[in-house]
Amino acid sequence: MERTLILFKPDAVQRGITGKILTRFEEKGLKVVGMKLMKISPDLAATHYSAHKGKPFYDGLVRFMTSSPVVALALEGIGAITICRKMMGATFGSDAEPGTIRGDFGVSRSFNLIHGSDSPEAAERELGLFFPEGLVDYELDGFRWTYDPVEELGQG
Ligand code: 3AN
Repeated sequence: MERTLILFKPDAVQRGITGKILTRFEEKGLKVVGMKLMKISPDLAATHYSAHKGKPFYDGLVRFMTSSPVVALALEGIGAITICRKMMGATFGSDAEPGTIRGDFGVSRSFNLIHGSDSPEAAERELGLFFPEGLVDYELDGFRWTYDPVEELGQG
């Protein structure tokens, strides 16, 4: 099982589409193991986006991400990182394919609705930043019918 950090960005919260986006992940079969509405501090934004420091869009990105609340989500599933990235679509809404979250809900190159970790290393780092208190451990009954219990969950 893999875990990934997803952020519903300020534009998703302000446009009132966080429920629709969350539903996509739940219906896909991903398990929610952390979820909270929060305001990102300038320090947290700077740490989270440290790889982009110095790029022309950096200041605007930090301003946007700290301007209004986000929903931070931790999702779990086999291959969760790649699955979520595919569901998000290309970085800019104007390029993203229909059927993806950015492709269906956005057109902007700055307001792109959602963040998702792009590697296992990034996921571990970002989950630690946004959920320092840890994630929620529980059995999701639906997993027995989402995955093959013998082949995929090792319950044989
Ligand atoms: P992604 O979110 O698809 O992984 P990254 O990691 O290349 O994209 O960029 C991180 C964030 O920086 C993006 N989500 C986007 O909000 C912002 N960003 C990247 N490139 C640009 C750009 N050229 N102009 C404005 N914002 C950008």
